[in-house]
Amino acid sequence: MHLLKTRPSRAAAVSFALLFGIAALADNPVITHKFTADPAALVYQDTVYLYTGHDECPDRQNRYVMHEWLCFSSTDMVHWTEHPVPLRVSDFQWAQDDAWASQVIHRDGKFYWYVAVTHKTIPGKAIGVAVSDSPTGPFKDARGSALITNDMTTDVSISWDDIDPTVFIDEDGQAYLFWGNTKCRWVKLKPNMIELDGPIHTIDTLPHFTEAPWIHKHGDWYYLSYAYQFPEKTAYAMSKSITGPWEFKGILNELAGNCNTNHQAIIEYKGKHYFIYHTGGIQPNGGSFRRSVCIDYLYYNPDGTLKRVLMTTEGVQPAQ
Ligand code: FUB
Repeated sequence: MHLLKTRPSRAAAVSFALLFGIAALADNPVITHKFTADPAALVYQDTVYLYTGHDECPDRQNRYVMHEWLCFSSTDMVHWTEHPVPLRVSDFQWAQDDAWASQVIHRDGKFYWYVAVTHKTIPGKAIGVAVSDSPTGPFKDARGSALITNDMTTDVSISWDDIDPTVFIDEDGQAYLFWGNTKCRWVKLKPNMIELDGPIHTIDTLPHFTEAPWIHKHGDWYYLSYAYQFPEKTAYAMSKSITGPWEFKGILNELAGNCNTNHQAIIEYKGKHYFIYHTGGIQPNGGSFRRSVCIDYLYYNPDGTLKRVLMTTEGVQPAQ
């Protein structure tokens, strides 16, 4: 385990805060020693696990160079501990490269990590699933083959439409996989979490859907947030049912600073709501292919709609 070092400016701020009784803040981006992208978060036994892609594109080049996913944990949303790399593209024998967006969820004592990668033999992107007994891994390929491949969604001609998995388990125990680029799709999963259980559906009521769906629930409402247009903002829709219909509610987050993608995770932790995203905020050299995870608060209106996120450099205060 690697305890993240605080930057000098942050250490000074913390001393100042302690001296004058002001609560310390997280600072955005929250991870600064590596470029991190496409955050997903899981709350398990009072700890938040943050899973990210790892942007390794050399300076002055503009392409995704992503071979592995990373895992960090925190009990206050401010101090993050890095764990040994728990999953790489090379852990999936059938995958070529490109550790794109992913999400980990927990079921019955096991942790399932859904990932987007490029398939070695079936042209295009694909979705795989890895499994572990621990939220920090190590994870291993749960199937030995992809769960979703590009030839299963032939109504979209691009090769990268099967990316960005997000999984949600409803109160009745039924699990759903959502994903997509240009079209948002969903399918039921079997209780074993590694097989499809029925046909693939498409959601047609999400204007300017680009990618990065994330499902969460608050009260009676289901929320489907997603990357909107390109360059990407985050927008969202709400529904009383996980299977829709989804009603578009508008923009949730503006263009992320210095970055053409915008990829969110939404969690509740210790009574507060968090919007976790990435920007190209680390300078020099941060940008669309060298991104960094940030965290700000998320607020609900009394009718369940979401207030627009205020992206900050100060970040959040320690959760208690
Ligand atoms: O990180 C590669 C891709 O960029 C992700 O899969 C998308 O969501 C976008 O963030």
